[in-house]
Amino acid sequence: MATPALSLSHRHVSAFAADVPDSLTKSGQRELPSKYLYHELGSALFETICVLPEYGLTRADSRLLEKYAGEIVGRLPSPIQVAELGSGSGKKTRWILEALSRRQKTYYYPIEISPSALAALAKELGQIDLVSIVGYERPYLEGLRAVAEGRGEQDNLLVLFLGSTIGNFDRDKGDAFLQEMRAILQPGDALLLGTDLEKSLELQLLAPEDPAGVKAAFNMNLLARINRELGADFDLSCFRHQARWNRVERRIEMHLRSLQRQTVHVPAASLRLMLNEDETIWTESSHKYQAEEIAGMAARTGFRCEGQWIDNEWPFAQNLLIAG
Ligand code: AVI
Repeated sequence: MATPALSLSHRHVSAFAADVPDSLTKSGQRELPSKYLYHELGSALFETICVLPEYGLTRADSRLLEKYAGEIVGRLPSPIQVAELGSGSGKKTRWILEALSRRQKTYYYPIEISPSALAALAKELGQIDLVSIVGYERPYLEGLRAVAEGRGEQDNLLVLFLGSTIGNFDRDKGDAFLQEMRAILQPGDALLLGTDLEKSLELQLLAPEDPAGVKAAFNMNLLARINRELGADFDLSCFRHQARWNRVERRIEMHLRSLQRQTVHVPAASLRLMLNEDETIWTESSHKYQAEEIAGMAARTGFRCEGQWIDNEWPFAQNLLIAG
């Protein structure tokens, strides 16, 4: 008898059940993979973070696209189709799609593992003349491979990787990711890469904390998700959200700090976890960059940096990389 194909959501649940115990039992620093912060509720909390007064990143990203979309599009080969990794709500993407639609009919391929985010996106961007949307509910590179395989012979590709999501990878893993992306692309294809830049310590440290506690809710919700989906018994009142600036690695780290010595059970992963008081679970890193280092990053990964636009309110750069 043929084995039935696993649905995408089943694949996710079993990957989650496997990744949670692996990362929680790492020797030294316990961890949880940051990608699991972004499920339905987590993504909604992240959208709220994006409008917090203390979090200027998303507004800077949008401002640059609003102001320079025409200039960016003017530097792209033609005809070109657009793929976006982790499209979110699509509000920022509108500027690029509208600028492109003034010169050609455009296919837009958002690649996103969250079906609700894809549905929201179709609503947000579905009305732009001469733009057709085809969503891919896949992990980033798997989706990009599918888009690249289906492209027309004459078509170039523009990949959007906005919002400084690259900063959520460790630096060497970020390079490896860009190299893998480059291997899928053809010479002349483009990547618009958003990178959050290093800023004053004051701004840097304000961003990860907010008085209303939205970031804390975003971080703590990962434990709530493990409780819901894997039957764990994390008591959220025994943890505290913590953000740290790591000066050596130039990154903000999010941690969940255990307020007391405690034992947690994760039945779906057959795991019993003993946490000491003040021990932390590291849930995410947000690396920051110097504007000048992006050209080097491009060169190491098979691209050249064709243009860079920097916001003058919140240090953030849009970088246009061309596959060599
Ligand atoms: C998605 N990513 C670029 C955000 C960041 O700033 O690293 C995620 C985030 N984590 C906490 N606040 C926002």
